[in-house]
Amino acid sequence: MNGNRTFTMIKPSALAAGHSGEILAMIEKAGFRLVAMKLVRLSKYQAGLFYAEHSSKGFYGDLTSFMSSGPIIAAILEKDNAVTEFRQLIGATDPSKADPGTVRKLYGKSITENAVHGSDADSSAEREGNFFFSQLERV
Ligand code: IDP
Ligand code: MG
Repeated sequence: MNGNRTFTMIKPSALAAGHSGEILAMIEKAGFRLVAMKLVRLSKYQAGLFYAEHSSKGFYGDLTSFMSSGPIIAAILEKDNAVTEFRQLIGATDPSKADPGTVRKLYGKSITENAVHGSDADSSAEREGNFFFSQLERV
């Protein structure tokens, strides 16, 4: 059975460009409910912990520098089949390959600065949500 929660971040470039309101509107219009949300700035070390699964990749240094370059919005979202539906809403990792109308196509600037994060599995959604939010911060 597929789970009903996923985790997202509006990445520094999209927030700095003033697109967080539009992105949150797309998320809500697509039927996701906000369970938890906060504006935070990660240190490079914290970004490295979050993206530990990518630590052996060539882009890890650029990714963690970028993700700690400014504030982000982190959120837990709820909808049936949340992980899959949210990844459809955001589109492919590389914005130039993302479908028209997806968040990354509209607001992504490059494969690293691709506007938003979306969990890739229910287990990731749980781990990532727990990284940012305690039980008390969820409604
Ligand atoms: P995802 O965010 O679509 O799940 P992942 O493969 O999990 O993609 O990669 C995590 C993040 O690392 C991406 O969102 C993107 O910001 C960055 N990234 C992934 N692949 C590359 C790459 O080939 N070059 C530069 N950055 C990348
Ligand atoms: Mg991923």
